[in-house]
Amino acid sequence: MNISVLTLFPEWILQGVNISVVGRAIQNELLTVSAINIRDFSYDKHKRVDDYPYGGGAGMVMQAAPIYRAYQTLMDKIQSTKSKVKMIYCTPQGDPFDQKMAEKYSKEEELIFLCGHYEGIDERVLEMIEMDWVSIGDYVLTGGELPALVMIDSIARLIPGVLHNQDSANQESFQGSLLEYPHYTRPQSFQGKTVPDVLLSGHHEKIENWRREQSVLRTFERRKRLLDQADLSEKEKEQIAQWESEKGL
Ligand code: 6GU
Repeated sequence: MNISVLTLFPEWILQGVNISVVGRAIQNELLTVSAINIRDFSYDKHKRVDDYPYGGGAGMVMQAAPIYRAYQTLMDKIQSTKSKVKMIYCTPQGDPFDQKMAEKYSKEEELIFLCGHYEGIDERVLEMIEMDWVSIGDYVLTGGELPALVMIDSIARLIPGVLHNQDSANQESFQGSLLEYPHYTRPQSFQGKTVPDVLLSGHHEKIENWRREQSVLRTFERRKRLLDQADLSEKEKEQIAQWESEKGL
């Protein structure tokens, strides 16, 4: 997969992706990440990319032209390779990003992220470019770079070969809409707190059952709404009904 990020802060993106699992994926050529500086596409002699908002008000607005030129230049390059392209606009006005979207995007060949800054981007360029508008949550950030890095991380780990143990991509939290079970490693006793006996039993089926039950219980206790989309057995549904009646729900 090739990821391109249109941004005013290319070094922010590059520093963010060259670390840990995503950094290794890039080194292993499973992924490329390039950051394109929108400022390079300003025709202004001072390389300006923003201006005052028509109608007045606080803050500056990113101009349409440099973004559109950066986009066009990138698209010309990508389309000569005949790959299909998906573009994502990082904005708090977008659809909430979730694991399903990460899975969908991980199957793309070419992804482009557009990161805004200041108060926003001239609406006309947003109308001209076909993009998915995506948000990473209901809070205000200074720009789209951290959201782009968040999404790149969650997408990259789903690309085959990126995780050493591809199982862990499948088993982790949210796969099947359940939170992950608790983990333990040595020592067996830490400040008097011991590891659950079942994990020391060597009995694989019992361990699997315990972990599954813990996943369902955690999801019930912490993120009840996720259970609506989870794949649950009849026995698990009964168990949940019992927990609910115990809690007087
Ligand atoms: Cl995706 N972008 C920006 N700029 N701010 C955000 C966001 C995205 N998600 C939450 N806040």
